[in-house]
Amino acid sequence: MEALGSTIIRHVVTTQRRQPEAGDLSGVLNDLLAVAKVISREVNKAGLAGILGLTGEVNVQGEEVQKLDEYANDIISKQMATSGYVCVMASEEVDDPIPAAPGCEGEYTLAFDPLDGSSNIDVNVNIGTIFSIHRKITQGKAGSAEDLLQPGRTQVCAGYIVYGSSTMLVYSMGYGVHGFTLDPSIGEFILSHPNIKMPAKGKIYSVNEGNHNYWHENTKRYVDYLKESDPETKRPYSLRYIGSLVADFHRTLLKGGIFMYPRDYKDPHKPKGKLRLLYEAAPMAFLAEQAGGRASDGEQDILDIAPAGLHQRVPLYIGSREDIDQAEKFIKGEV
Ligand code: P6P
Repeated sequence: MEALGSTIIRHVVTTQRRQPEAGDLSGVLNDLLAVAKVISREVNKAGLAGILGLTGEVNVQGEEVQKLDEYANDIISKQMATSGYVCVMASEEVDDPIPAAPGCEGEYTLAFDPLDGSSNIDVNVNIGTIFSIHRKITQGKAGSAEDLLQPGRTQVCAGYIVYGSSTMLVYSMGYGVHGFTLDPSIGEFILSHPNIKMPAKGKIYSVNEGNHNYWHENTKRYVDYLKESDPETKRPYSLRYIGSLVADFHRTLLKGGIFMYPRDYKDPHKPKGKLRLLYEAAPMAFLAEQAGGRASDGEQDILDIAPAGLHQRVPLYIGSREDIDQAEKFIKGEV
């Protein structure tokens, strides 16, 4: 009889013991992972439960809201508001900061995308929940936007849950990146991918080529470069694009290469591309750097950007260190 292996809570408590400055994250993660299991259950039976499709509403992003989006947002925000560990939250689905329940204010903030890639729900493609945790920095019990608008480099924990052929949690507390697979028969996340390291250079690029005519010239030059034939630099790269950030990043984390959502001219309201800094780019950038990779907006590290707003968008180039270094040189016009 084999041992069960390391559960996520054992991993978090062990890390906390070794690194007391990590604080009491086990409380935050315990509640967050409980609702992740519920979302996993609902995603896996969505086709039967009549919660596929649209609500008929449009969110702060101007995107149509899927019923599962709304479900995931509600269950996460309500559970975490009463956890006693979180003082304020930001959600992709909600315009303004979400306060903790009165008397339940804690020492952490939580920014999350409740169900990223939700346009793929109805076609059974992998989707995911993304989360980013900071320590509260303002005085007093109540949290505020100031507590949420911290640079990604001050995150104390970040990760995602990807709902696919299996449900996986990938997270970091600043001491490496670790993957856990959910055993639904016992409701436990078991360590399956310890110390994930991203290859220094890959041979896959991941971008929505349909936006090519809206890209800036340096973006076009970089993508054209990846498609040229040069065996010495493993070109042409292969194109893989799922259209679900969590799934595209998960592949990039494990196999290397580059995922990008460049700035473009497609939508005057979104000159910096589509992805959001606080609950998409910054948590993924934290994981990428912890795994030996990089994340840039084309000019600077994503983790050094001081957020100006909860739903601020940024261009994103993320993946293997050598690939991001090269992409940055093209985007800056240095090559
Ligand atoms: P496009 C999903 O809606 C999402 O926010 C990310 O998960 C994904 O990377 C991106 O949008 C896909 O956008 O414009 O290529 O369909």
